[in-house]
Amino acid sequence: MLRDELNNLVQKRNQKTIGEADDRELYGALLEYTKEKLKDTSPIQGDKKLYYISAEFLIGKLLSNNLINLGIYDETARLLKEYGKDLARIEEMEPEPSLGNGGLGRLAACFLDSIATLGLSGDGIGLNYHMGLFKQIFENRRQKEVPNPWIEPEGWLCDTGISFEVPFRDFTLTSALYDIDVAGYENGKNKLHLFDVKSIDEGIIRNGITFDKREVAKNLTLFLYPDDSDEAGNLLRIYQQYFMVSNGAQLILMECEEKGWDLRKLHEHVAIQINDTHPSMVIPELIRLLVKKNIDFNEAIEIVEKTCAYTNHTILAEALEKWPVHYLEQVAPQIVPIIKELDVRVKAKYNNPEVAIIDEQGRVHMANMDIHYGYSVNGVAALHTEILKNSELKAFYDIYPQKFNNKTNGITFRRWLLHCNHELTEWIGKYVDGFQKDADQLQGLLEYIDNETVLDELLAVKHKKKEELSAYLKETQGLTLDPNSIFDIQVKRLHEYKRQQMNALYAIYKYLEIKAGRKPAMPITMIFGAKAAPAYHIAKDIIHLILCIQSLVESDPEVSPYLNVVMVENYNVTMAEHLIPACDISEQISLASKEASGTGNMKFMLNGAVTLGTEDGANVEIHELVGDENIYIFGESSDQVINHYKNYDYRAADYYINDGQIRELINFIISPEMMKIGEPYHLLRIHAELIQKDWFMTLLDLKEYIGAKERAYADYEDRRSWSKKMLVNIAKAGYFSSDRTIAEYNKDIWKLK
Ligand code: 26V
Repeated sequence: MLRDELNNLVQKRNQKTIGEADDRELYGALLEYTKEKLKDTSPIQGDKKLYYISAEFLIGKLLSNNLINLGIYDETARLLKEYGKDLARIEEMEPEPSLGNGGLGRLAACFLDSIATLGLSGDGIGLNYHMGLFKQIFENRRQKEVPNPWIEPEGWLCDTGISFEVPFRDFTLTSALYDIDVAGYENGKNKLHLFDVKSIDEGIIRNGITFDKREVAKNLTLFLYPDDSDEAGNLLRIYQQYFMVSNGAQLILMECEEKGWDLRKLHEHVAIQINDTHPSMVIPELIRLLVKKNIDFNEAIEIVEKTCAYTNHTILAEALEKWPVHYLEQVAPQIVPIIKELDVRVKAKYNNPEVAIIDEQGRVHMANMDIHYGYSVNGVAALHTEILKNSELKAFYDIYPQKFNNKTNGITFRRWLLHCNHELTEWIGKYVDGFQKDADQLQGLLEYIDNETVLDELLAVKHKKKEELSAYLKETQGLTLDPNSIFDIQVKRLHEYKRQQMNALYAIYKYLEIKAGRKPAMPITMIFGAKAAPAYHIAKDIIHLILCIQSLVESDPEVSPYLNVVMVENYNVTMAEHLIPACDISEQISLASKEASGTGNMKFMLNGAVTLGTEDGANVEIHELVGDENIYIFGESSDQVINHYKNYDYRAADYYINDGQIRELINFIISPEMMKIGEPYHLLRIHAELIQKDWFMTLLDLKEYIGAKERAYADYEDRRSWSKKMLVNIAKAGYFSSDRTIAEYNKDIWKLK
């Protein structure tokens, strides 16, 4: 079947046989073939449907994932192999849609996979950013942003022909809806709806990622989160958000009416999950649209209250959106009276400025609106939800204890095991059954904890993945890695709270140790990958610092045999799929209380890496599951950190002045050898930042971090005991399947079936 169909397709498309076609031609044929199969897959139906609205869906490449979920991956790979073709190579032809920043967007993608896999009726709603997030390139050891076009004439997007009118103050825009099929693992399909604007014009992009932010009709869906460091950038974000939710709300109501559902009973048929505050305007917009359909204003509010649920993904105050009312008035004045009325009702009921929607400075607190006018509020890891309840959102928890619940994040094992690590999947399959659909089965591996053959096989799998990563990075980025060294990896968005700078200070520590003749027993490879927001100057300085250390180490023959520091360019989902299976030590070192959950931590664990981390986010749950023996925990607790903020008693300068070792490491940043390699302005700025401000407390945990890392490296030498740690981590990772997370969302919040 497959052989004939694919041969015919290649013949029709390229007048060639499979054997004659090149990888690009084969990719085209496989894309067409898979899209046909998706068409034949039955849509998931039910009498209640979820809409997951999110400004980001970081879906990654889709070919392999779709082949896996359709149950035809192995057959396809085998067939191609017969013709001397490599499916992994063919996959590389696919451009990666970069529709997300990091964890939040990738979580949305994992959720869509699990929703369909569990057979739940649930679609995603988002925007079709033509350039996605920027592509990162390094020039003179600094990040430069360039556009990242990913839409090709042939791709996964299907033009639905559906469009809506979205009214703004000064004009009305017409949308165009593109859908991407989302196949569940051996189950039916749902959809990801991506709205685009008909009048888009890629021609207005100037140099790098700059464009005229005021030409909204032409730019609305060009980029994900354009630079919001100025007013035009902020307004553009509001245009994007309102465009997304107005289209989404119109689509939802249209689908309900098509199914003959009574809009007055919307909540019996629809659940809307608001992914962080970017889609929060869906609340006033839905009210507005229901009123237009002749539903009484009070009733419309009640309907929306019973339909919308909100997920909080961050406790960083600066990341909680607060839009000035006059901005909203400039963009979408029709929803402003509704927001004001919602606020009046809140103020009449609660005499507490902390829970107001509109504050004294006239700013709309989007999360506050979600909490008052939604029926559920959830955090994304146990610790995070506790912090929301007990401190960040305490005033709300006091009013609405029944709304608050925790949903610890998860990851789809289809992508983060079956797709990215065939060897490990095969190894697991030799010892346990059914883990593809029931992740808890992984625990069965624990039976083999003393089986030397099984453990040796596991070490061999890891080594193979390290060799593969080395070959991949050589080919794609010209980097040289030694697969016999320890692979210590920190990949995630660049943010001070994630403390890449602390890891960089460790690299300096190790460099100086080696220079002083104290050589590590095993060579170490430290791998970084991170994009920094274009206007986040300190984050960009940290990238510069890491790239300078990379050059310093590389060019020093005394050090390079023992230490290698590399920062991969343009870290994205595809790069993660190569890095994660090859990792020995997973760096999860955020300042306790700041990382809501983390999901990379789960991906690394599942692939047999051991975590080096703080008691933060989901690390806490990983620690509980694997036990003290199988994780390296260090640093002050979230309670201690919260107290430092409360008491203003953390002073980086005290650490710098009082501790000679810390002073030596910090000062090395502006040493002659570093200043020769890097740009003094940037090195001086990050040096000063770490001493004078250090808002995210790098120096607080630095010494303990160095100690914990040294312990982990020393333990790594005992390969037998290390392989047991690896096995326990894999065996206990089942809890972090997004199938479990989604089952909980459904049971507690959506109640679809
Ligand atoms: C947003 C912004 C916006 C502007 C200023 C700086 C800033 C810093 C952080 C953010 C975070 C946005 C929300 C987010 O991505 N949260 C991530 O969500 C993941 C999925 O729940 C979770 O695993 C991560 O811990 C959390 O950071």
